[in-house]
Amino acid sequence: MGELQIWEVFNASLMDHPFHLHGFFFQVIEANGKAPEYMAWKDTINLPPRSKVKIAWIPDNRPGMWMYHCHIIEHHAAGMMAHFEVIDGDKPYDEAIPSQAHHHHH
Ligand SMILES: [Cu+2]
Repeated sequence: MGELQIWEVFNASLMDHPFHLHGFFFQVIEANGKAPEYMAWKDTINLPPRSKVKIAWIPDNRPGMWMYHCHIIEHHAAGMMAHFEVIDGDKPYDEAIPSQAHHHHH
């Protein structure tokens, strides 16, 4: 929580994949090695084949399990998704994630 995240997202395939970060907004700070023409808050960015973006975002005060996934539902269903944990770094690990905090919105 509260720690700047810089993630590199790379599409190694030969088709588009719209990357969706669930429940948070990010800014694209680099696309294929170049600064974007403008900055904007997004929760989804399309990655064309063989493209790479760098995104920046900050997990706010909502610890728990979150996810990112491809926004094409068939890809998501086929496994193009992953979970990650937002933890309160000021607490011991077993207290940092409330056990009921599973955020599965669709
Ligand atoms: Cu996809």
